Amino acid sequence: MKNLFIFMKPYKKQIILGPIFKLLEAIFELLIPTIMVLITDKGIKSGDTIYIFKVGGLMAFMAILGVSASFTCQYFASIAAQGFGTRLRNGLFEKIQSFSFYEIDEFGTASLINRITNDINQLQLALAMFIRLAIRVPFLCTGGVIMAMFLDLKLSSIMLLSLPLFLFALYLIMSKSTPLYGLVQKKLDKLALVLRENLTGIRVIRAFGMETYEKKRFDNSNEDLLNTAISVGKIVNVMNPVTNLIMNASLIAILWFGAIRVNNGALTQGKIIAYINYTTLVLSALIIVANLVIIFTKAGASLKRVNEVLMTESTMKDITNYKEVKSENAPIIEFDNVSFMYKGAGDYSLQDISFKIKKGQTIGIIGSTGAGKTSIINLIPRFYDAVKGKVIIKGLDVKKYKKEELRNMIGVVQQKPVLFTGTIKDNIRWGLENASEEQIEKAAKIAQAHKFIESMKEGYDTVIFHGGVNFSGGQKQRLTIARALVKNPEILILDDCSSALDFATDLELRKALKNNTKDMTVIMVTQRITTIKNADMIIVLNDGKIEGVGTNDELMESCVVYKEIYNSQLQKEDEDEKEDVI
Ligand code: TTP
Ligand code: MG
Repeated sequence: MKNLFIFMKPYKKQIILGPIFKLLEAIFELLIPTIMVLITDKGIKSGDTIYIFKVGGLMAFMAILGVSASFTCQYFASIAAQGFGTRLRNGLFEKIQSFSFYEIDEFGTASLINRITNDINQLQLALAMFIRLAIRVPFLCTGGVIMAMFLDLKLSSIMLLSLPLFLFALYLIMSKSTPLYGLVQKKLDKLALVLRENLTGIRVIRAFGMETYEKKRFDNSNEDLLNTAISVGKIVNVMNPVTNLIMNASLIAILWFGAIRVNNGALTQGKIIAYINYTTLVLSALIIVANLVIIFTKAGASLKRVNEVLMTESTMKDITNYKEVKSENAPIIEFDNVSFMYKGAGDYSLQDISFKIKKGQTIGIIGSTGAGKTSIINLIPRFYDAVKGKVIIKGLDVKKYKKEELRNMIGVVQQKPVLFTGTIKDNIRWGLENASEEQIEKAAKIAQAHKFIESMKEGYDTVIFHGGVNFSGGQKQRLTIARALVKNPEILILDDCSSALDFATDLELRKALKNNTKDMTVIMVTQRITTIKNADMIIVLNDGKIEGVGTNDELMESCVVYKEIYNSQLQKEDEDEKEDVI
């Protein structure tokens, strides 16, 4: 909760003044029935028209003041609630940005999206309601009861009796519905997940003709949400009929006993009208309380979810007492007995990995799918932390670097190319904010992207649509390579990023990389022997373990797994050649 106050702080004025204005309105509202007594008992009885107009005018004046106070409060409530929501969304977004992949994996993207939108909306609504009603309603209730007691103490016992009844009903309903609201939000997360998967994978779904299956999955998830929402609805919707029942039963009792007291002459006609007005005021305020309780219970569930994000500290904190002790002579990258497991996975994805890479070397990492290649390179820019052992860059543990400094040294081209909405130029500039046109073009040339970019009508200003859908797989790969190259990083990591390129382009790419990355340490992850055959060092991975480290020739001598991969691919190439001849 303390977390949330920080986001409300700039709106202190509105949050304090808003309820005060609403209180003013409530005071006028409370006074009006008593003034009515004056009109009925004094004005109407004695037929004093001037008196009626005078008091009536006063009532109208008070009504105008009341409405203006109410407007002011509404205005403050909107500013505070919208402002608070915006700040909280920004805060949450910033927090999520600080998360490592661990935390993001744990919450799940769909849930994070829901928390930053839906849950914050609930909190925003709750704050607006708080400003508008939280002070006014209790004031109207107690004020109404007191005013009614002044009018007729005996009759007030009916009202006082109905209150505990009402509170008891409220308690019952709340205690049953509160746990269900958290569940509704969870089901909403599930639905968002299904929807997200469906929309991002729509092409695959169409290709496999899985529309019916997907529709069923969505229907199930939707129905699940519906059922939970209905069970909450069933409980909560008892609230209004019950409060109405209590209210109307009290009114009947008051009219019944009131009429007897009027007949006895113990109560005037004006007073009974005012009395009924107060009872309605108090009981309708209680109905508002009931609705407020629903809003606050919902907000409570959302508050918990938002707080969970705010309270989660990234497992990868930036060090504060930063001292540069890296050494240029040490190996540029060293894995010292590293083991790694993804959160929730039962098994290690990497085990006892040790190797050293010297500055300027070209390294190949090869292994079958699922061998752990991507996992290894994820540890270098500290996307994840090793569970055991150390990842050392220039003699310094990656955990001792400032994340920004570490990542500035490294250019990563990920296995799945991700581009953002904007022009080609904008996307390449992600690598280097103020890259000149020449630098961009040079990077694109090395990445073998220049030709196809040039052939487009808009060239480097061609707009990339959401998710890069207007580019082919190979084109996207080359654009992401250019993006990493423009940064001119010390370490360049290419994760299987020529997989969608034809052999000729792949060859051109490797040649260009070789000629233009002399001082760069390049790590190429691949499944193709030809890509890394000439590398200075090749790391062979199998099932999360290192099978061999060395040059092509060394590995052909000593590493069975490498030899198998080599032979299987070489044989295939021979066969391909034969087919070509035929
Ligand atoms: P990867 O490191 O992704 O394997 P890879 O890169 O060698 O495979 P590919 O050639 O297909 O790209 O995966 C190693 C193991 O870790 C695998 O069992 C899946 C698991 N894993 C996770 O559990 N979570 C993750 O986020 C990733 C990337 C992998
Ligand atoms: Mg991979």
